[in-house]
Amino acid sequence: MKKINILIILFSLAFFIIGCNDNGLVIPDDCKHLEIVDGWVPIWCDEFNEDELNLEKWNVLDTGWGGGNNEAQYYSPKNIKVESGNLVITAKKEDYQGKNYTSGRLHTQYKGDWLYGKIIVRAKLPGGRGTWPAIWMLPSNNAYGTWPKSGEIDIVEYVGYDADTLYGTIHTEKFNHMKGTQLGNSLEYSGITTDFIEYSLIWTPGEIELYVDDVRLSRFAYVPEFNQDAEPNQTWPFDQPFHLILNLAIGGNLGGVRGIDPDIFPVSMYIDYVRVYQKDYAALDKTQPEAISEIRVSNKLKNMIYWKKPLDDQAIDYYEIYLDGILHDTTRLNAYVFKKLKVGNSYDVKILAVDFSKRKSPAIEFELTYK
Ligand SMILES: [Ca+2]
Ligand SMILES: [Ca+2]
Repeated sequence: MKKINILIILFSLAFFIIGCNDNGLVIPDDCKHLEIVDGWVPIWCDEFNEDELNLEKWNVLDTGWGGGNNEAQYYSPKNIKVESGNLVITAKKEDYQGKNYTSGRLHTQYKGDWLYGKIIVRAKLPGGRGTWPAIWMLPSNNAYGTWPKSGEIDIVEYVGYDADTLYGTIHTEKFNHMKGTQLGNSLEYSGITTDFIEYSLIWTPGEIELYVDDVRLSRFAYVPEFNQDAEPNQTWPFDQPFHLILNLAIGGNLGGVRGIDPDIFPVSMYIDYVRVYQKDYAALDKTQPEAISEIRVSNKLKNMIYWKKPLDDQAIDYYEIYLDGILHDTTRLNAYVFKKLKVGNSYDVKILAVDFSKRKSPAIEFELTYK
């Protein structure tokens, strides 16, 4: 009898330890060599150690369409290979399908889609006038509509004619390059075409940071106070899953500004690895969020309110918005626009913050007259 009890206790303990140990995030077998650092758990990776590209992780393009940027290349699968531990994307000068150049582009959509996380891509970029390599992300589901409404994150872009400059940029409906309002930074850096460099994204709720090795290239955050003229997701659509894209464009609106030097080809972009980490906010979370505060009404957009992001020991997942005691909507951003209510009516509004472990903050109540 005693033995059985001990067995049951041991079994329960083992279950308890296993249940807590993986924190809900699973480390895939082929990423087990990567360490958990500062709570960042490896959840997806490709070290390119196999003989060919793993098509369970990547989609390879076969198209002459360059994404609306007037690029000169045809993207062909034959320009992508895995060799000596690297993914190699090679651009060639050759006539193919009506284009004068071929190159490669691949992405992880529906095979690797992530909301928040840390992505590290170690790469050596090609140089030469006309090259335009990029490591970037697009939304997987276009939750807010087609480009640029659902956003774009350019972790790094490089144009060969500007030899030592890297660019990190985000595009949204309010801020995009078609309007000349995209948000970004550039960084002078040496060794771009000769050395392997780690290009990283750290994406947390309401904030995006880009790094080149340990140097911060850009930081973006959603600040409703400065964006009272736009619906929250027009400014910040980065609360939905995105996927990773690697490509080497030739020419085009950015890469071809100073033409294409035909004598540089072939040129290759080398990627040593792609590593994706996430934090298990739910498992790490210990305490409820503080209440929201400093509720303001937009001075530009009707019926838009915003508030100060409350403190939490991990992070706020979303806010619940109640009208007259009934759950009306949720939002991941600390701003909200009321719609389709009765003009002139007053409502009892209640807002509370919910963290990733579903712990709720105390609610804040106030009266709102709909305009
Ligand atoms: Ca490698
Ligand atoms: Ca918490």
